[in-house]
Amino acid sequence: MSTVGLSPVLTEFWDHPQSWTMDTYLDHGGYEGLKKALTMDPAAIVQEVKDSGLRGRGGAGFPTGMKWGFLPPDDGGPRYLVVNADESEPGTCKDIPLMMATPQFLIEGVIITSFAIGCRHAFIYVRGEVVHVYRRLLKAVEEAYDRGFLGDNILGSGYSLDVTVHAGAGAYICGEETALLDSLEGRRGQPRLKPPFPAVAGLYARPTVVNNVESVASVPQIIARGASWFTSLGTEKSAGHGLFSLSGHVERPGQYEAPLGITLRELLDMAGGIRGGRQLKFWTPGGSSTPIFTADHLDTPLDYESVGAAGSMLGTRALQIFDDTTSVVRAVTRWTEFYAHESCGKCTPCREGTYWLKQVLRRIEAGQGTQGDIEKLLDLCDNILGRAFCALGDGATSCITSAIQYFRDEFEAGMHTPAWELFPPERSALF
Ligand code: L3W
Repeated sequence: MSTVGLSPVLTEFWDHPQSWTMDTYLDHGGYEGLKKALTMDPAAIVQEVKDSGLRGRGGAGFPTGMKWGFLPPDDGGPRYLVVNADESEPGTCKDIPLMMATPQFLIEGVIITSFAIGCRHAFIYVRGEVVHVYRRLLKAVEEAYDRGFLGDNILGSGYSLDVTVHAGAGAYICGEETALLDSLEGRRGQPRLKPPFPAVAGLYARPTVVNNVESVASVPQIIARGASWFTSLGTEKSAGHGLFSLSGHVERPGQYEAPLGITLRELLDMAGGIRGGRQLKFWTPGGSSTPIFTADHLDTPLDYESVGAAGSMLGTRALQIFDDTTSVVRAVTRWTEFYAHESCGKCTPCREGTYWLKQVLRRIEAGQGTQGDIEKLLDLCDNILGRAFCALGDGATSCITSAIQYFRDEFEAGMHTPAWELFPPERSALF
């Protein structure tokens, strides 16, 4: 973990040998945000988060305070907060370390958010495979109950909240917010038609806020330090700081906390550069579902607007770095195999399309591509993009269309030469 141009906030005491305990959290100013929040009017908390400019850290970048504001007026019935902790996209690896290192940031954020939106029962939906995270969260919730931060009459405020940590069964689709809600209700996780958005009809058809782990974990400091502190970080439209996850061919992969708007060049300086002093070939700015970038984008500010203007998405700030020994065809084929495997099967474009994309890519990878295969890939992508039921389909096309845009010659070489001959495995570190 490192920080760039910022006093660490979320990662401040990750190096502490007992960073995850309540005592360590309290020693570092933990729960000051909650104490302040409980003296505020809930509507003022929503306004503070709106003013902070915090945007959803789960990929879409939707303004968090605005999402909270979408909840209909209180009708006396239940309303829910559901934390999306189903992190599982290739390259995306920030929420799991955050929950392991400092789970109380999330728990405090859950309590403040729930108080702000009038929720009495919050859920944290964590990916089933990460049993260690599930256990850590259970322990963290238990500690919060023991100290009076959860349960009845929190800190004597009259406000009560229960938190349930739920482990999913391990499916990428359950990171899609409505599939997550179906799964939480005990059904097979498949996306629902939107609208209605969860804010109107979510868990058990009640008003529900679904927020990413890092978004919720950012709330305590926004309340404790004020919206203007948060807007002083980052850029005008992409406020604040966040975790940038560097993986792949870098000297020091890991989590780098930095203001939004930092560039990959600056992050690489912190991370010791490309492994072995080699050249950067391509990278993802926001996980495998965002169009790839090349060395030409080293100085693109990593904020929502700049990355979008350059043709990709900031997504989850999962920066997967590939050096010049890597076959882009192999990387894209591996990602596509992931999407084909994880497609939930509900809609035809994604279910059938990802299968055929995988078939065509595999033969190009094997040097057995046929004339017209590149056009076939582009046509398949065109028939998925915007036509699939949820974002998984769209996301599956991004790496393919962008890789063809930047490295078409490598796909053409797949008509006669296998990728493993062009990029022999003994020279290519990743595959
Ligand atoms: C009420 C309206 N609510 C929008 C809410 C909506 C949701 C949020 C954003 O996809 C992306 C995806 C992945 N009234 C509303 C409204 N909302 N209009 O705002 O919605 P949306 O549809 O733009 O995005 P999404 O479905 O949340 C998320 C990308 O993130 N991604 C994902 C990475 C990794 C994982 C993982 O590991 N599990 O998901 C990376 O880029 O491709 O495009 O809450 O309800 N009028």
